[in-house]
Formats: sequence, C-alpha cells, structure tokens
Amino acid sequence: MANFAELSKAIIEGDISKVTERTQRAVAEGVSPREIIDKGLTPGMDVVGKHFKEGDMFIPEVLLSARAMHAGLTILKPLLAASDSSTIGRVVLGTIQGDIHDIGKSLVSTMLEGAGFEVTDLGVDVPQQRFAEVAVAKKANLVGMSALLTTTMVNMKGVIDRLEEAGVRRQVKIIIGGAPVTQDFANRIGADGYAPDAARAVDLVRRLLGIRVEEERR
Ligand code: B1M
Repeated sequence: MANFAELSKAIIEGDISKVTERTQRAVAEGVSPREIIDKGLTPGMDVVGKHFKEGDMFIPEVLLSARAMHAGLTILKPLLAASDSSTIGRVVLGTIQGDIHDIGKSLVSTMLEGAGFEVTDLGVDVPQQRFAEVAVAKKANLVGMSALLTTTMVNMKGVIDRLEEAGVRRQVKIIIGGAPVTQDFANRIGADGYAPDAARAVDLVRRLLGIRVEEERR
C-alpha cells in the first residue's frame, strides 16, 4: 500500500534517495504515475512553498526539495509518456524570461508528452523571441508559457506580440500557467487559455486543438 505521506515528507526533507526509493516502490505496487504526483510529490512541494513563504525554509533547502521532486518525476516521466506515443499536436513550452522556476513547467511538459503531444521544452528564462522562432521552426500548434513570479508574468504578453510579428499568431494557440497567473490575466493579454495545474493544462490543450476530452476535471 503506497505511503503518500512518507513520500511528501521525503520531498519536504529534500531526501533524494528516499524519494527515489518511495516512488519506485509505489510504481512497483501498481500506483498510477498521476496518483503518485498528485498525492505524494506535489503536496510535499506545497508544504515547502508554505515554509519558504513564512521564512521557515531557505533557498538551499528549497533547492534540495526541488531536486528531490525532479528525481521522482524522472522515474515517472517514461511511464507517463508510455501511455500514448502517437503525436497528436506539437507544443512549444517554456518558463518565461527572467524566471528560473521549472518544476511546474516540467510537470506540464511530462503530462503533455504522456497524453501524446510532441513537446519542445525550451527550459527556463526563455527570451520572448525564442518562443516565436521555435514555434515557427517546429510548426507548433500551441505555445505554453509558465511564470512563477509576479515580476516575470508581464513578459508573457511580449511573447504573444513576438508571435504576431512573426505572422503565426492565428495558427498557434497560446496557454499560460503558474502560481501568480489567472484566467483574468490570460484574458487581458490575449492568451487563448489558462490552466491552474498540469492535468487541466492537458485538458485545455486538447480542447483548444479540438481533441476530445474524455474526462473533464473540475
Ligand atoms: Co521561488 N518563489 N524564488 N524558488 N519558489 C516562489 C514562486 C514564491 C511564491 C515563494 C514565496 O515567496 N512564497 C516567490 C514568488 C513571489 C511572487 O512573485 N509573487 C518566489 C521567489 C520570490 C523567488 C526568488 C526571487 C527568491 C530570491 O532569490 N530571493 C527566486 C527567483 C529566481 C528567478 O526565477 N529569477 C526564487 C528561486 C527559487 C529556487 C531556485 C530556490 C526554487 C526553484 C527551483 C526550480 O524550479 N528548479 C524556488 C521554488 C522551488 C519556489 C517554490 C517554493 C515552489 C515552486 C514549485 O516548484 N512548486 C515557490 C512557492 C510556491 O509556489 N508555493 C516559489 C511546485 C510546482 C509543481 O508548482 O510551479 O506552481 P507550480 O506549477 C503548478 C501550477 O502553477 C501549474 O501546474 C503546476 C501543478 O500541476 N503550472 C502551469 C505551472 N506552469 C504552468 C504552465 C501551464 C499550465 C499550468 O501552461 C503552459
């Protein structure tokens, strides 16, 4: 029986070997990758975020937790991707200029790949123009941007402008996400959609690209 509380605790403690061991054990017990992420890994990072905000945890500790989270995701990524290998759309994804937070963005990337999309992950601190260049080069159907800082989310509008300048705005859907981002902000900058988490990002991408959503999450 998977012990999600222990997995969350290992994330909070930044214990990479324990996260690896617990994640592997949960997989061996037949727990789905998504359940491991939703019930074990993510709740741990939520606690880390709370402690960081309250000044009870500092950057070195948060980085350890982030690395532990990545260790868990690295195990789960091939399993998520194996669920459907055919490409149903091309997505270009990245964390916006000035911002180096990559955990949420990587989660979105992994889950989109798992849903069968071909994802080009540009990484973090991605210049506005780079999104447009790669979207054109890859003939992307959709561009996704992540921002975790209120100071960097403003750069999202710049990417939409760069896509317009490149003459591809009409061919490319745009979605945004990240903790400070809202649907209202998406509307204001002219994005096609906003998703509060990775699972709903997959639903949103499917909907925007006209792919039937079997199980709508609320
Ligand atoms: Co930073 N940081 N951080 N940080 N950090 C936050 C974001 C912060 C809220 C903490 C706080 O003060 N409470 C705060 C931002 C405040 C603000 O702007 N309002 C903050 C700050 C201030 C900073 C620094 C400025 C600190 C400093 O240096 N003084 C600095 C900035 C560096 C920079 O980017 N230029 C900084 C640095 C760091 C670390 C390097 C230490 C580390 C990042 C490590 C890494 O990513 N490799 C870090 C971390 C880990 C955090 C917190 C604790 C956790 C973020 C995280 O990974 N959450 C965070 C506090 C918090 O969010 N509670 C914080 C887990 C992840 C799964 O969630 O990324 O939200 P999240 O993704 C979610 C959804 O948002 C959504 O899906 C995911 C869930 O399924 N989503 C999308 C995300 N992207 C999406 C895209 C989509 C759709 C959905 O479509 C494309």
